[in-house]
Amino acid sequence: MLTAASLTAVSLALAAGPGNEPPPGPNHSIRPCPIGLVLHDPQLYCVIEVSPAVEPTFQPAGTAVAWESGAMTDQLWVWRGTLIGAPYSGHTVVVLPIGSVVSIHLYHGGGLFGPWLNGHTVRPGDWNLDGQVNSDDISAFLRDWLAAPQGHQAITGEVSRGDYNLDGWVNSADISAFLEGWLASL
Ligand SMILES: [Ca+2]
Ligand SMILES: [Ca+2]
Repeated sequence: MLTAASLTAVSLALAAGPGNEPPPGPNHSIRPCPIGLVLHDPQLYCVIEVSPAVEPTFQPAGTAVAWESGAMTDQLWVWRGTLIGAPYSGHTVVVLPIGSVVSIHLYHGGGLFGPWLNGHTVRPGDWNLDGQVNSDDISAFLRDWLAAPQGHQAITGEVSRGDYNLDGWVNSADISAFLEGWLASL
């Protein structure tokens, strides 16, 4: 059951974000979308490990530069490179199969930052990235959707957390898309 206390707990967890320490500068964050994970303002050297071995791809085009990428074994693909972020919204979508297990490590200032995600199973309905898909995710998504400016999104700044389907608009289609992803995650 949704209570004020649980909402506060989810809010604090989301504010802290996955990983250890927030990096200096832009407020990096990560969240699911229908086709994988969205990283906001990455702009950092990044290592992505995917199991079973599937090469991650990136959207929009040109928002990632691979240094090396390949299958280590049938169960492990390692991608190393730099995530740049889209010119206006500052995000990079890491396209990953639902159900794949991913670790995303960022490096900053010569050291490992994070991991942002470690052994995370990709599910489009796991909004709070806690590895479970349950009603907490619906509560958390609706809270973010309600907090987001509605309608067409400005082309500067972080892509809105309310824009689940990444079409540039925050509207009821995002709720439908999230619930569809949530159901597909069960
Ligand atoms: Ca969850
Ligand atoms: Ca949208």
